[in-house]
Amino acid sequence: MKVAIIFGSPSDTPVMKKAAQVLRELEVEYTAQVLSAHRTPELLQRTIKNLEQDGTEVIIAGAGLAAHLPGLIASLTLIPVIGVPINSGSLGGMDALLAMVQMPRPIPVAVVGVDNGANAAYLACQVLALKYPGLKERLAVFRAQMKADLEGNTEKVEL
Ligand code: RP5
Repeated sequence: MKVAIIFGSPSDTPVMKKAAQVLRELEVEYTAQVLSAHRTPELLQRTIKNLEQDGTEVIIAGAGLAAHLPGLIASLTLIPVIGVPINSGSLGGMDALLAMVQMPRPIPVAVVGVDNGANAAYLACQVLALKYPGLKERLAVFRAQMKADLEGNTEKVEL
């Protein structure tokens, strides 16, 4: 059960840390690496081949601006790719969001909200839970706990 987190620049680290934290909480093994589609394209290609041989089952790819990283990765492998659009500039992440969500067929990228690294990890876990019953159980416990916490905290508030 392995996830690879890849992101385009060290400046993306705070957003991608949120994905790593969720994976740790749900006990999913992951690797994390900075690789750029336009700065290190050959290394990116070699790394994707290595991840395939290594048994990686989902890739989370974060990038900002033109954000071609997740689409390029998706073109290199059949491993499902979840893109995290990152707000790295004046367009507030809309540039990255559209670059990922508008991938032309037949090379899809599943996309979460801008800067939502955590949701990328939850989605990766749900994909993996189809195959790993232990992870499915941990997700179910997490959801039940979340609901119980909220339902136990619904007193009327002063506004
Ligand atoms: C993208 O360009 C990266 O994913 C990052 O979000 C953005 C800016 O990168 P830096 O100039 O901060 O390295 O490739």
